[in-house]
Amino acid sequence: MTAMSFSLPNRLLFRCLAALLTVGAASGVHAQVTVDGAWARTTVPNQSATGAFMRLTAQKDVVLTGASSPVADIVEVHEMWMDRGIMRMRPADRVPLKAGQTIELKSGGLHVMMMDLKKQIKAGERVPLTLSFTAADGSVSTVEVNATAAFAPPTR
Ligand SMILES: [Cu+2]
Repeated sequence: MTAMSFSLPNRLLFRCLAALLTVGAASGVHAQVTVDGAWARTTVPNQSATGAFMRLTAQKDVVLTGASSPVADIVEVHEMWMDRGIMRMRPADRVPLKAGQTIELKSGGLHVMMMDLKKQIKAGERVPLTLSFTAADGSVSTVEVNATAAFAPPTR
């Protein structure tokens, strides 16, 4: 690799280094939140919405501020709670993550809601999700997640 680089014209060598540096910086940003155990609930034909669940651990304080997926027109983070025996749900526009503390998005609690699904979600599929996190300085980073489609949560 090094020997090859020396044989390249300086201009190309510079481009190569610039590309490497860009990748390095991007992966540093991505490493700030670790995603574990991501899964999405399977759907029946013509079902319009489903949820995705996972554990999130941030290396520094960030706020989960958005989500998107190619399989759904609308993706929101929701919270769910019981109100006198009725399950209620509302968008959670900002979910704070404290450095080093794992928060769990799970059935009956916080979840990623995918609405206006473009296709049926079948068991075993990978459902791509992009989560957006905003740091204290206002900078936004994204984390790519592949949620495994399943009828029920995976056993740990
Ligand atoms: Cu929801």
